[in-house]
Amino acid sequence: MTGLKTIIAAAGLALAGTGAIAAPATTAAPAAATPATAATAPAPAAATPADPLLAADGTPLIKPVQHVGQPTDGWMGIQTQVTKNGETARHFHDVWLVPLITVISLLVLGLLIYAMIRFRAARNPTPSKTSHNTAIEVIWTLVPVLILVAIAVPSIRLLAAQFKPAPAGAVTLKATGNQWYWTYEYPDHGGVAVTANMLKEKGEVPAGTRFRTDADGPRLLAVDNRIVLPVGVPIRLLTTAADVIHSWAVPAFWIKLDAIPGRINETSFTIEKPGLYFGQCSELCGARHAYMPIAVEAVSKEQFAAWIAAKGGKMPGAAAPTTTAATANTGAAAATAPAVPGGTAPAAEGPTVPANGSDALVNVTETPATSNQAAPATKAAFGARGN
Ligand SMILES: [Cu+2]
Repeated sequence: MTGLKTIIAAAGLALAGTGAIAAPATTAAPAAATPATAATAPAPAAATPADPLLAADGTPLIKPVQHVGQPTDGWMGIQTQVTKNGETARHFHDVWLVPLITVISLLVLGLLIYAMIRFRAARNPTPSKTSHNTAIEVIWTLVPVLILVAIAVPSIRLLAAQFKPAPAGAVTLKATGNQWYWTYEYPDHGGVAVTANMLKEKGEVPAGTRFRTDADGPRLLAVDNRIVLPVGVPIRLLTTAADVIHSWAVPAFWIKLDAIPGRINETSFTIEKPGLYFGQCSELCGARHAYMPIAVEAVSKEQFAAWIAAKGGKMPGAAAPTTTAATANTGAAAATAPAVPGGTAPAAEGPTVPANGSDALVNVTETPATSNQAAPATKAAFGARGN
């Protein structure tokens, strides 16, 4: 009996020992956020590579490009589209609908002018008593019906295509609308989460707080943490909201999907060109509705995998991020973007930037101090200020 107890006790100790050894590995990422721990435990700190899409000083490497993914002064028509559905819709609008309604409008206007001049009282003192003409009535009923049917066929086809479920292997992005910022999750990639707040202008923030620069994007569209999606891979977009109805809309993707509390809406799209694309909340959601922009970086699959690794996540089917896997994922990018030690980026004059090296980790939600807008706790204060 004593022997049995000894064996059980030994087994228990062995298990406890395993746990104690495993613990530092699983908590390595958060531990790296504090400089002291990072200094004493350099090995875990190296496990998460630097964000491949940020420069060492935290500025984004992908810069906004005029006419692409953002509004342009004096531009007529729809933004350049980078998804198949978007291009189909743009073509349908520009090549078919606009010419068609132009011809119809001019035809009706011409008929009106002709009737006003040709049949005016001075020119036509004795009006015709004709009450109906069967042939003309059939024509002016049938022709509009045929035109509407001709428009309906591609319209409904496009509508169906927009709500086609994403195929297997799609990258899932869950966007949650909050008053007044967006939070994102990548549930298939280790639960990587990002909180995106609008960057305010230099004069609108207290000294030392990060503000918008031209590298971030246009005024009212730039955000502190951009989300990243791969090019050429179907994206499954899920939207919901934490408080009131919002709408996740990026014009260049031809995407506008309501985000409704208590519901999850779904659509899918595939980005075909790398770049930086901006959007905005498109459902009137309160005082700061106009100040919850969206910024998406579309990058290669390799860069996306490196970014996911930098955020502490993992690609589906890949092994859990270890030092070896992470290094393999980032490759040259990690080598050229040295990790920022500790929790602070170099404080150059100008904007303060979020820590982005080895410590910009699993959950960006945890760093509200770098945001102009804030995590829910400070939301009320911002609401009271009304700016
Ligand atoms: Cu909103």
